[in-house]
Amino acid sequence: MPPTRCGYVALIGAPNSGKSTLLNRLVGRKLAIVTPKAQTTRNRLLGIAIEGASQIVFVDTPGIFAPRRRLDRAMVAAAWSGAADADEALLLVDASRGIDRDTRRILDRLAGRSHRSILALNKIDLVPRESLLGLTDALSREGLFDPIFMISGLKGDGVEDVKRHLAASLPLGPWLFPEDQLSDAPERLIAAEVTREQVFLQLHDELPYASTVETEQWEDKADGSVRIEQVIYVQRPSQRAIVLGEGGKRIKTIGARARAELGQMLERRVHLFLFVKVRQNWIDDRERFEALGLDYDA
Ligand SMILES: Nc1nc2c(ncn2[C@@H]2O[C@H](COP(=O)(O)OP(=O)(O)OP(=O)(O)O)[C@@H](O)[C@H]2O)c(=O)[nH]1
Ligand SMILES: [Mg+2]
Repeated sequence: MPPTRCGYVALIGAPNSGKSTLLNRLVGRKLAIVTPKAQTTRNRLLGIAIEGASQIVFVDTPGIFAPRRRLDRAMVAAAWSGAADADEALLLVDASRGIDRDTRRILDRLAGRSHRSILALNKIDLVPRESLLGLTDALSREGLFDPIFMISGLKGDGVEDVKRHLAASLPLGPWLFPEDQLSDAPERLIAAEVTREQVFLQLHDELPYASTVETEQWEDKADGSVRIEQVIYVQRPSQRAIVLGEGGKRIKTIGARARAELGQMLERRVHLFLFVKVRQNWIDDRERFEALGLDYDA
């Protein structure tokens, strides 16, 4: 038997660069929510993978951007502290966007790190090969990365190479988590995230950013099913009206899709009850930050 290795690898990058998609692919299971909208992920989430004798603890993080609101600041702080605490930082760059302003800021900050980071040029399925080479060149000239991978987290290209590289290079040591553990996230939190994913997918403009979801009740039933009550907090009565939709149609669809998704993830029957509450200041509310696991004072 080869000696065991174990370590933390933080997935960092601009919003929408594909971190959560890659985390799910690496772990082989959906743990993190994914949407086409930026700033979907609000806090760190562990996804644990085993490759040979190595246990790789991936840390999904919120996208890094110039924060304005308190919530944004806490999200970006969570991302950087995820990177600081990890053995390796793996930067994702969306190949179809190139080095945009957010990625530029990240590169400038990575330059202050004492050892090199890993680069994954992601979404290569969207870009012709010729233009990839120019971008890879530009990024490699930064002198911050070793090695550089070209991947598609969505399709899977190159992902096994990343895993194999990490499995061989993480520190020697015992595994930190039981073999069958996939994440550190409590089921209540994952359940709230699944509903938030539907809020992001089904609502538009400011609404996804004006909402947060919390699981308030969780009851395991004797028949093996689970009864879950959740609250969607919004900031204004007009937003509540939109989330409910005409005759309650919108909230019904949000609930139906979230319930189906949750049923698959938990592998049991789910009874989901959603309530929409107006809490004008949830975005400045310490309790709401704590429910998200974020640092209010970041
Ligand atoms: N074509 C393509 N799309 C991808 C790839 N990886 C992710 N996406 C898409 O990019 C969008 C954002 O993906 P996420 O995984 O949510 O990105 P993220 O970096 O976690 O985003 P935040 O949590 O907002 O920072 C989604 O629509 C994904 O389906 C890829 O390799 N190829
Ligand atoms: Mg994400």
